[in-house]
Amino acid sequence: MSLINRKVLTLDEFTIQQLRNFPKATGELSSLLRDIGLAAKRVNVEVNKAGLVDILGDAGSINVQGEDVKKLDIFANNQFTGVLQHGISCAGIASEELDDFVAFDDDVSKNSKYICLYDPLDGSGNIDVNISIGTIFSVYRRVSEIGTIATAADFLQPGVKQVAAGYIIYGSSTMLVYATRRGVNGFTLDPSIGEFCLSHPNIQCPEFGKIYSVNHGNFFQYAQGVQDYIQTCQRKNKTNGGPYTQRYIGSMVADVHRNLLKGGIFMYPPTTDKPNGKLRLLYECNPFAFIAEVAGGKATNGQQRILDVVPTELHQRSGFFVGSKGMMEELEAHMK
Ligand code: P6P
Repeated sequence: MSLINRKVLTLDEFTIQQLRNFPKATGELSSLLRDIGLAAKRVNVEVNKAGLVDILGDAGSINVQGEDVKKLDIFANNQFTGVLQHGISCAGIASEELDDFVAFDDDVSKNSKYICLYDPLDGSGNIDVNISIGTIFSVYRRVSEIGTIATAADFLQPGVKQVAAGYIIYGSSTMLVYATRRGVNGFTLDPSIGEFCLSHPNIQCPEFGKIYSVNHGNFFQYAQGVQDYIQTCQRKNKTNGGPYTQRYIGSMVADVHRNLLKGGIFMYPPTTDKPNGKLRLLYECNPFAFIAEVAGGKATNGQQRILDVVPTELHQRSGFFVGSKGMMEELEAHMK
């Protein structure tokens, strides 16, 4: 069949199609995802020319358009906050870049039923060496009364309450991947038409993989069970196909995206230096845990299912283990 006739399904068409499965749906979630896609396209433009910033004017200077050239993570934060504040679906946001949550106080926002948390540009330290980076987002139905201003309780819900979660990876191609309870779907940006197009429908994480991702530099700071599991990954083993391959990019979105598609396990364990781990529960661990579970994988903090953790602080950190179900169960056997 000629490729020309292939039906390209854009993100907007897909989310509207999904609406048909929920007769009572108001379309607010579709609209929120469209807003996120718009901000992602704008961030993508800046990320792709990041290497040229020195020519166009370094962060903190004035560029040719006479605008302040901002650090990219601040720029990204402003893009996501702006589209959500001016959209019709979000009552407030929390961001890795902002100390506290922001409750939008205009009437349209106060009457919206969702709130959103995000890390607008995770791994931004990798930009100047041209390594893939990403945006991670998490969507909840607010618990406070619609029509009022969003409250802290809206943002401190356990991950199991997420309505949707996803990420954008600004890599060799730019992809938006999001999950609802119905499934995980990936959309690749087609720059020629400026649309995210469905390229990875119904992503399933393979039950086993041969990739393990961890920062070996911290090995002697990890708990004994983690050290034992890592050494199992390095040994020949006819039953689980060991030794595995170690792949660690130092950019969580890139590492977890690869493992989601190919199978594998990503670990950022607590260390003696960081006994609560490094990654943030609300807008790094929870979204990826939700996506992993919908795709058939698992995610824990080393003691319990990540999605069951009841948050107490917006920026609290957590140990994080996520990936293929079979590999996570191997890890858990070592940590008992
Ligand atoms: P380390 C990037 O700073 C980040 O938050 C994640 O994207 C990445 O997986 C992790 O930190 C890397 O941390 O300590 O191994 O350099």
